[in-house]
Amino acid sequence: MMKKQPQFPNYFADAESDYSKAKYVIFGVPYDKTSSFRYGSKEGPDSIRHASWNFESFDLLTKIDFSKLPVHDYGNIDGISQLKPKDMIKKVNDFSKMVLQDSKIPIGIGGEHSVTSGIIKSIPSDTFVVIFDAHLDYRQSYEQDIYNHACTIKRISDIIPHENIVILGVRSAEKNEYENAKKDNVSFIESSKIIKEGMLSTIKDIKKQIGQQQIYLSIDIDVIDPAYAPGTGTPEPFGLNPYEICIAFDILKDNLIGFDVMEVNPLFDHGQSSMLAAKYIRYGIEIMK
Ligand SMILES: [Mn+2]
Repeated sequence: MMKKQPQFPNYFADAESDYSKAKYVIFGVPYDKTSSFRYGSKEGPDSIRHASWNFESFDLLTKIDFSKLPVHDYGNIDGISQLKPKDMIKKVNDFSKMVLQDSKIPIGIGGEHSVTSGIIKSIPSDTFVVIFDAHLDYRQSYEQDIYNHACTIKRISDIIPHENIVILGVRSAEKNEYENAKKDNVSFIESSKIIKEGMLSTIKDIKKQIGQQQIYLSIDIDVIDPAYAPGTGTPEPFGLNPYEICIAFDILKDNLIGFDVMEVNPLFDHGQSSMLAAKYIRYGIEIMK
């Protein structure tokens, strides 16, 4: 008989701070209603929390003990999974507005990528937004819904001016979508270019362009090669290497006002995508402190 797996608390490991004392607020958005290829990302937040208990509280990468940092895990936003995308976005927006008004840093875990537009609506509109995504997601509408996750970056660009957005690691787009993004001067860097030229020089160039502006970072886990992160809704070959995201964190950390990790779908792997997402959350918080 197989031994029963040990149980762990249902919050992010070592996030022991109360909301009132916390500087970082982790919150989950278990939502996958518009997923176009396969559902399951609503299981992402809890799966990432579970994976987080794998790690030592001391992180050899940063030499920081995560349990000493003022991190609160709010849990999942309630009553969200059956909402229409528009109402989900509103609820996420209200929540992250509260976090920002309380001078705390929102750390979102998804859930599908459309969740990110709700967070972006709550940040100052002169914030620079750096997005990691295999997909351009620049459709005006998809399946009769302008809030479909295939339209995420288009929706973000309704809020944030094009010159303040960059998408990294792109390797999939429909022809029209690609041409519209080109026409609108949306700045995106394909994964092939990053692989050839290296993340460090790519992200340093972007940082130069950003200057001292505040930065919001959104990570769609599908930007990582499916060999490392197969647990996602729409996997796409020829992706980034997991550590490359840490390099981006290193260069952008001083200006970060929040970040998210979206599109983890634990139904399609053996836990490795959730593990990676949990590591990014830890690393991002440790490096910002
Ligand atoms: Mn994507």
